[in-house]
Amino acid sequence: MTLDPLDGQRATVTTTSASTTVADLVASVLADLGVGHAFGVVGSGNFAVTNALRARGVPFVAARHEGGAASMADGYARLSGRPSVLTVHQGCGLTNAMTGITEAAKSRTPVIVLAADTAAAAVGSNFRIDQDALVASVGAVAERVHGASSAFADVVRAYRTAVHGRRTVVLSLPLDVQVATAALPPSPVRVDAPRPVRPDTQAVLELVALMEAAHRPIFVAGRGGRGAGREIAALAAASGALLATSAVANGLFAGQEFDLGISGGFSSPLTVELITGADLVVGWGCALNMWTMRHGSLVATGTKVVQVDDDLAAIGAHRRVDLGVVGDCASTAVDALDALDPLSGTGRRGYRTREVAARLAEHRWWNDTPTPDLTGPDATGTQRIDPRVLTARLDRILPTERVVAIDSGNFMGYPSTYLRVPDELGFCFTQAFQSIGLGLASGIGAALAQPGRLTVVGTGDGGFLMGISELETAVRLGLPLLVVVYDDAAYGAEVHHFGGSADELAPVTFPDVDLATVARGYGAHGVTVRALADLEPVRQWALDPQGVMVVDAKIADDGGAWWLAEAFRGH
Ligand SMILES: Cc1ncc(C[n+]2csc(CCOP(=O)(O)OP(=O)(O)O)c2C)c(N)n1
Ligand SMILES: [Mg+2]
Repeated sequence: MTLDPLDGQRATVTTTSASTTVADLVASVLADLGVGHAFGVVGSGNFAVTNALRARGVPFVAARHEGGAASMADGYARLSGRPSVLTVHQGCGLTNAMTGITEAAKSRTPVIVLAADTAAAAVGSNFRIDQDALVASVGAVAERVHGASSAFADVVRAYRTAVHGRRTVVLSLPLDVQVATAALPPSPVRVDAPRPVRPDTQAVLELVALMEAAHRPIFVAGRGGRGAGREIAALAAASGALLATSAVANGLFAGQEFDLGISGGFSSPLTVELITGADLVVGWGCALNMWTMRHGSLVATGTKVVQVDDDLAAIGAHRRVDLGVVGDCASTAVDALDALDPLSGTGRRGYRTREVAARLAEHRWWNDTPTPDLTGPDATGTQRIDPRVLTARLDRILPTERVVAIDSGNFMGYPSTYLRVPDELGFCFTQAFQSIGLGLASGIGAALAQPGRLTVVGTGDGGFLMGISELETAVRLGLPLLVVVYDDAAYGAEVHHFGGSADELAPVTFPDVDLATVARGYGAHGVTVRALADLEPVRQWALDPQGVMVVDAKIADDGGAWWLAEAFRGH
């Protein structure tokens, strides 16, 4: 292996059968621990470690921008349940990845970032930055491989923090350390997962007492409730509670008779009415933040609020709660079900009345009646299609076995509400940093995590053009991917938020771009949609999706998304 002369000494690596290089050791330990896909952009500093991962059977996707690679790693880990790896070049490779790393860190996605770093002695290197300080500033965990003797422990520590501590960890690999000779690690490497946090018995009894006293309980599950859907739903059935999720946990209770879908800005009118009517709200691994609770307006005065979370710091972090239960969601639901009074349990209907069942059966979602709810008149004109009408039709022509990945912007309510998802592994919602431009790449990661499904990326024209370099990656991988661009030739969120004169809006409005032609240039299928009839090629393609299809939907102005004004209240 040779190194960039500015970054450390040139070195030739020789290993004996009982030894290897540190770069190789890092890769072999991570491969042994069972990391899923790796993503990255390869330069001299991460060339060896990336190829060592590949040599050990960890599939690697070469992205076109480190930001894209970071979002792919994020999307993959969210929807596969396995930790992912991101590998980047020292300095500029890491800075390019920072927005995606920040989103992952704020979402507590277990991504292990292998970031090459300049040798400590290379003080004049162009690539030199304080990587640890940069990483810590966005809430990711800065770790490093300190030397050959500590390398094994350093990698295991990073893995445990990422996977068991649910953090995004950046493991810096100084170039001189990477090429040092290290003893072969033990194989196979085993790291036991910690046991789930069992809740305190008294706290469970208090939760059960509140449930038994409630007439109209609602359970809202968040990210921490994912994986515990069965246990939470069983308790809900026994206690007469309705079920809902935060946006990130969308799909967790899909198919349940008393599922209300997303709680918050994307809620249907019936969901809002039923949540507001609750007398007990129990959050399961859910922050109950301003988005999920619509700035608290979904919780009526006098309604009791309980939060169950295995992280003490999460309890009460966003709102006042009457009871906090520190415990793993599945364990807490099981313990509460055991403690529920069997007599009160048998005949207990709670909020699951015949009337509620009938109303849900008749019209639960925005899009479960022949004509979808539009919250206003159809804005379709001769040249532009109403985004709600477009999305409602897509929901009908696309296979139900799907993954929906959402970029950020005014448009995002349309795919989040009108496109139904089959389960908790069908939705990739990267909004913890509210950055635009992450949707396409996180959708690629999601597609790799769920290869049997069609992935649908919903994005604005602004976010799409910001992240477009990964269209080449998607085409190269041959993924079955539909990219729906809600094209208003504007940063619509800003237009609707600020309003103002044409001159004031000049920085946020743009000339029309023929994105279908652009997409074809990348090797994707491209279709321009101005009316429902233009969706025919998409319907045909969706019968047996091959490769990437980009829909450039020239959308009409529906006056700004209904949830956006709500969202801006929080800023
Ligand atoms: C990286 C980043 N830069 C700027 C913003 C501010 N911002 C929020 S929404 C938005 C416009 C997005 O435009 P587009 O993707 O076309 O979606 P639209 O709002 O038009 O539906 C911008 C610039 C942001 N959230 N993230
Ligand atoms: Mg736009």
